[in-house]
Amino acid sequence: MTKQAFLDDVARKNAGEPEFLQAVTEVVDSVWDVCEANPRFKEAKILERMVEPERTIMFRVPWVDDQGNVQVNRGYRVEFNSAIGPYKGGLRFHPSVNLSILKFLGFEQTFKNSLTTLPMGGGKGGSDFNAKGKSDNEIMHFCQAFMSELFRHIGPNTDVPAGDIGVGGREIGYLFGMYKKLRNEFTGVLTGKGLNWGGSLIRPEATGFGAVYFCADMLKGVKETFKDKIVTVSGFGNVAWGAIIKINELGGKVVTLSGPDGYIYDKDGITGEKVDYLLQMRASNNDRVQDYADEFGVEFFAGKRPWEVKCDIAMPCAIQNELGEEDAQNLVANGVKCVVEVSNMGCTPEAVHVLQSAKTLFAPGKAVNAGGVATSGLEMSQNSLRMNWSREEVDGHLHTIMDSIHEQCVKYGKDGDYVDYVKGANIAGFMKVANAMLDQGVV
Ligand code: 2IT
Repeated sequence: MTKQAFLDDVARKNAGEPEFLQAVTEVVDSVWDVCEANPRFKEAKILERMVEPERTIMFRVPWVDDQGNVQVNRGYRVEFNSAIGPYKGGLRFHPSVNLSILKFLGFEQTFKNSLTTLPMGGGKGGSDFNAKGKSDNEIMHFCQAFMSELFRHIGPNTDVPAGDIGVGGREIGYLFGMYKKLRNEFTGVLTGKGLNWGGSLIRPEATGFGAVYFCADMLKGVKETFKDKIVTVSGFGNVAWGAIIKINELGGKVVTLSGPDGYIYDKDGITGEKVDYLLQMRASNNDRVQDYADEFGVEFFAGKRPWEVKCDIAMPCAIQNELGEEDAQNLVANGVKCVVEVSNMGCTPEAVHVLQSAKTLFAPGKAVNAGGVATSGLEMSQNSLRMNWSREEVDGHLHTIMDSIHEQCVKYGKDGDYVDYVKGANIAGFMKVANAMLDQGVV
């Protein structure tokens, strides 16, 4: 079979799922030749099996709002691949959530988790629930309703969800409380828990810290550092927050944030109390970045993305496909040195093509943002040991893991002077899962 025939078949079986097909196409482009060269992978139909989730669960989530009205949302858990460990991956609560988006995320998660060096399979779940304008009480009731079905499908050795967009410490708390009540068990079934009840230090910061460690490794390869670099960041949630803290520590200056309403430009850099303010914005359930501009008197650009701002490093930290072809062209024209996808599949394929053709340093989300799930893996280890590690210990493991991911990407992606991090991450992530599937037979 040709690669195109394979992709046509996947497209036919998954009609109407553009994000899932985008994620599959990118991975297949990278690993096709490796599979062709390995008859055992071909005979065992490893690729055909990998693009099919092991199990997909969809369910009704009825709940009652503060006015006494019944609301109905849709819940999902896509258990994609358990070859190297229990399914592991976040829950996304966002109105855009649908099966295509969760399948793309679960598929990506499988390779990302493989890269972390820890024993975790891939999964993803969530709901089309929109937290905007909801009260804390409504968020709790929704989380409880969601868990009242999800609990029968997950477990500390089966499937361990965590947060993603719209699911942070507060939501994990409500979800965990309901799981514990229904199962009458206190286990590490979720990660991103509070510090007093099984959570890990550094987990909230981990995705952002890990991304900056990874980016620092990329820069080191071209004898550069974060010192005095201008960085544009999108989003204003947990991931952007963690990245900004670490960039500031390393001497870089972050000048933008964004939300669905537009972006802010803060020429003095986002530091000190301005960084803490991000947490307040997230807790407000407003999904508005203009509040930052109002609070600190900086410029706000309604309905625009931050990629038109001149910078050395661009870090999309919001959502899939948030950086398109024209954005990439703007960044290249403005002399960007490095673009690191911190959001999952943050760049469109066209944008990636523009960046790689210009030989701009570029790395994909599944490598860059793997520090989040890696630290979830460290939370699971601590839960199994019934111990808590210090900040230094967790951060040390995280840093070592990000260095190792960078090394794996270089090993499989080096192409003369340039490193194709997309190819490197995909092949490195794929090999481990593919070999585990071979070892375990046709199941
Ligand atoms: O996309 C991701 O890797 C996450 N949302 C974190 C998943 C996890 O299990 O910590």
